[in-house]
Formats: sequence, C-alpha cells, structure tokens
Amino acid sequence: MLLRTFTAADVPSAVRQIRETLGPEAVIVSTRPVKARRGAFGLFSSGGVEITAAIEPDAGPGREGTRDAPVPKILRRDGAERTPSLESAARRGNTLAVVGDDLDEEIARTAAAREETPEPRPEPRERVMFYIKPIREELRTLTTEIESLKQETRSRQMRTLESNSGFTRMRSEIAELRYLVGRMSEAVVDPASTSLPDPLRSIAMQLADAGVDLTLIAGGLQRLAQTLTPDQLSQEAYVRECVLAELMRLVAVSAPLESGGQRARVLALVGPTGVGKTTTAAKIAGQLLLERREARVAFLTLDTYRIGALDHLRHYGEMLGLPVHVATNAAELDRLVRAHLDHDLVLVDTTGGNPKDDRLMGELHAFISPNPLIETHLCVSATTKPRDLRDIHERFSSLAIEKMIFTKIDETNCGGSLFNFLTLSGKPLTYLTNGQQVPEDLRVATRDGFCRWVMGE
Ligand SMILES: Nc1nc2c(ncn2[C@@H]2O[C@H](COP(=O)(O)OP(=O)(O)OP(=O)(O)O)[C@@H](O)[C@H]2O)c(=O)[nH]1
Ligand SMILES: [Mg+2]
Repeated sequence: MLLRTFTAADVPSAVRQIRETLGPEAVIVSTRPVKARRGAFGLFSSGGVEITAAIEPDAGPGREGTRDAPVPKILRRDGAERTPSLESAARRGNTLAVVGDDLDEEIARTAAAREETPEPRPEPRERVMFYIKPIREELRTLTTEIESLKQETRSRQMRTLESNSGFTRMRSEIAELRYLVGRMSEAVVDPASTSLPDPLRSIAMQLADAGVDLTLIAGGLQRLAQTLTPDQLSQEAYVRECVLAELMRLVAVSAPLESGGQRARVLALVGPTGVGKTTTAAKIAGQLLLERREARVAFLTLDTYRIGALDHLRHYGEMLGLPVHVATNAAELDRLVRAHLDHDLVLVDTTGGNPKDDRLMGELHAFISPNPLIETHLCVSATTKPRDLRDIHERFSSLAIEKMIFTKIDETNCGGSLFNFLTLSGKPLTYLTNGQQVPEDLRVATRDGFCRWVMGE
C-alpha cells in the first residue's frame, strides 16, 4: 500500500491533487484541517486541509477497469449501507473512502460544514453500539442456523429410531394399551356412556360434577346397577340412599375426643397457611368447655417466629380462660405436653406454612413427629384446588399425619375433591368446620354427614 499526504487550500483542491496523482481508486485514510499560523513562519498562512491517501501499488492511474470497480460500502448506525463519506472516514480514522467522481461533491460539502461547526464526537455508547449491531445480527443469523440444524438432527434421530423394529413394536403396544385403558375407563367412569340405568346414571353425573372421582366408586355403581330391581330403580330417593351407602363405605371417621384413658388427649393441628388451625383449636376447646364446664384444657404453641401467630392464640386463650404456653424446641414441647397430661385436652397450634417450604416442614417435623403422645391432625380447607390437595398430602405425610380436619366447608358446594382426598389418604376424618364463629361452627365428622355434603344435600 502506497501512502501519500496532500496539503491544499481546501478539500476539493486536495482531492483533485490526489486523483491526478494516484487515480480514482485512491483511498482517503485521514483528513486534518491545517490551522492558520502566526508569527515568523506562519505570518501570512491562511490554513487549509491535509489529506492522507493510499492506493494499492497495482491500482494506480491508467489501470484498466478500475473506474467500474465497486465502491466499498460501510454500515451506518441504523444498519443501512451507504457509500462512505470523507466525514465518516475522518471520524473513524481508519475507514476507507474512495476518491471517485461521485464523492467529490460530498467531500466538498462535508469539508465546508466542518469548517463552520466542529463535528460533535459520538457518545462512547453510540460508538460501541455502532460496532456491536452488525455483530449481533450475525449472531442472530448463526443462532437460527444452529436451531434448524438441531431440529434436522433430531428428526434424523427419530427416523433412525422409527426404522428400528423393536421401537416400532413397543410403540404400537403402547398405543394398544392406551386404547384399552381408554375404553375401560370410559365404560367405568363416564356415566353417560355406560349402561347405568336411570336414576343411577344421573346421580353419578351429579357426583362427577361435584368433583368426585368416579373410578373410586365405579365398583359400587356397577354393583347397584346389577342388584337393584326395576321397582327400586324407579324410586330416586331410594337410589340416592344406596349411592350414599357406597360413598360411606369408602371413608373413615374417628371420634376425636374419646377419652384418652388416664391421660389427656393431645391434638396438634398442622396444615397450610390460613386454613383455620388456630380458629379450629379454639372451637374444639370452646365446645368441650360448653359440654363440660369443669374440663381442663391447655393451649400449646410452637415458637416459629411468626409475628402475630402467638397473639391470635392468646386472644382465644383469654376469651376461653385457658393458659397458653410456648415451646421453643421439641424437648420443651415434650416437657409441656407431659406437664399437662393430667388435663382432658391439650391443643397444639402450629404455624401455618407453605408445604413447599422445606425449612418450615423440617422445623415442624422436628417439633412434632418424635413425640408419641401427640396425635397430628392435618387441617385442609375445602376450597383447596384438587391438584394442590395432592401436593399437600405428599408434603405433610412426612409428619406422620393420623387424622384429618376439613375446614371452611361453608365456602364451597363441591365436596368431591375432599372425598377423593380422604378416600385416597385412608385416614379418618375427625372434624368439619363451617364458619368463622367460635365455638359454634364446628361439627364432629360422621360418615353420613360428610357424604351427604359431598352429594350436595
Ligand atoms: N368461612 C370460614 N372461615 C373460617 C373457618 N375457619 C377459619 N376461618 C377463617 O379463616 C381465617 C384464618 O383462620 P386461622 O385460624 O387464623 O387460620 P390458621 O390456619 O391458624 O392460619 P395461620 O396460623 O396463619 O396458618 C380466619 O379469618 C378465620 O375466621 C371456616 O370454617 N369457615
Ligand atoms: Mg394460626
């Protein structure tokens, strides 16, 4: 590369010099305004412009075809391409501009503008973005190409697998099984598509509507369909009682406060946040005191640092005239439980928590599970979504749950998911709560009462 510097009074003159000396393929490398000088040596100098141009040795004047060679392009900040200008070449210092005819005017314009107003330097961020943008675009294109390559590889792998005879056989077996299971569950579960006689079919449909998993009672429904006479089937009330009996066969209840013999019954209430544990503990204590004024009851609670939790229980303690004790660890809880074994009832309230919170579950486990004197009751709100019920059961099962309490049954008419939950847990139900009033809104669970509620009665 041949480099030469030209000095002239103005840009057009300098460019003319370059063209005449180096030809139209010459490339501007840099431009610099030359200041007017004063003093002995610059006394009468009026300033001008100094331009450095470069040219490949074989691209000099007279070289064939050079005029038609494409003008190099540069990328603008907005991504569009344009012919580089002297201005931009000068700004970047290393960007090439070709001194062709088409640039003469622009060069002159740019130089004039430069003399009037100094070119503002682009912001550093702007300059960085200027260079980053094309790289980003390149990366985007590459990412798209990689993705389509990946997809191609995956579909090639699938084709290879499908051509494998073992795989094909396995797939058709799975499809066959899926079809058979579908047919079976359709026949058993979907009351509309079975041969269930009316009104059995319409009752089954109501249960399904309330969220009852019909696979749980499919056997019972089929049995009724085969054994009930046409006369019995014609009486809807009778058929409802038969279905009720089928539901009742599947759930268990337990009398919560049967005498614990010589010692107190100790009930710990655990469960997700806000299901009504503290309120239910107060209701249980309150109802016992209504029944037997002389009954001796104590409240214990775990210090799990939840602001307000203790105050809530203390409020009920004061209301019912009962002591409230706080345990800060498992040993202290055990000591407090033993200290109250001469009572009729000890209620251990726990802090509600997200069942997905491992730390909290671990803390509860450390408090409650090692103590054989404590019966752990899981409190579940009737408004819980079926999917969450499964999670709750899974997470709380580490606490050796013995019994169930269903709260807030007044807030829903769909008892189906609680029926499924209870049936699948295999645990007995002790209480149902149906309102916020303490101690009134608490029912000792009976199979008949619970199943009638599930049936919407
Ligand atoms: N509708 C209705 N509300 C209830 C029932 N039981 C409790 N509640 C209300 O549910 C809210 C929460 O009750 P709490 O007893 O504080 O619940 P908790 O499980 O102790 O709550 P945490 O200690 O925060 O986990 C209160 O507003 C209660 O009045 C019920 O059976 N029906
Ligand atoms: Mg509470």
